Amino acid sequence: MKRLLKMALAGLLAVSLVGCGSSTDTDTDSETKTYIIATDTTYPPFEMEDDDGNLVGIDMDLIRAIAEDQGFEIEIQSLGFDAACTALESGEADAVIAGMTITDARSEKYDFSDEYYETGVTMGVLADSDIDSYDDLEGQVVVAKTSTTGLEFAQSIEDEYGFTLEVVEESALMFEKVKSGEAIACFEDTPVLKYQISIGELDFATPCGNENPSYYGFAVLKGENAELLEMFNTGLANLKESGEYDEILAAYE
Ligand code: ASN
Repeated sequence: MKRLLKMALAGLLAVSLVGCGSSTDTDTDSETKTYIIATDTTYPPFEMEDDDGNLVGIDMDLIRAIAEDQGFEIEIQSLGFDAACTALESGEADAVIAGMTITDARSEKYDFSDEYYETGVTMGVLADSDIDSYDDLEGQVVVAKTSTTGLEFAQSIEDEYGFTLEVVEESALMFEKVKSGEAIACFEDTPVLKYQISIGELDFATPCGNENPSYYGFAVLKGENAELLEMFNTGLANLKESGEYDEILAAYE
């Protein structure tokens, strides 16, 4: 009998714990909406796993802080950049935050938030590479990641400098190709390369400087989720004002 009582109590406790887990800290939150946010896989310092397997990074910290500030819930899906865009376009995700550059072409399909980070594209080569200008790429294999502005830039100079372009799905794979010598150079976003060089993750050099200076934005499908976009912008402004935005950035310097 005692055992039965214990089991019933344990059951009650479990139900009440589930109840706590699915709500936030107020009583009136039964309406709290959960948005599905798609992101890239490993893309430091914007999205990456820490030692305990938690998703961290500037994008992750920002979207969580904005959701908290604006009172909505998020479910983050780490899909890869191209897959994140596909999920957005098919309605499987409500938004993308993925170190995603605001471009004119993308603005035809997506509505972007206010800019939240400065970026651009840079050529990365091994630190001891002889490549120090685009001219040196002639006859070589160069790698870039599918659907990115890095790929777009590489394509824009491919004929002029006579290199062969290989396209891969993930930044990590792109870097591996350069490390192994399968490719002589890669084109990636400047802050991504600079960060990984600065923490010693990549023994790379960036001899050619920043191309196409631009900004990252949070994207929703054009004409959809205006409410989410507005909450992002308001939350971002609040974080900037409170100093939390600077704190998040400083954590990844
Ligand atoms: N930085 C890329 C772009 O905007 C996206 C990414 O690789 N996560 O094209």
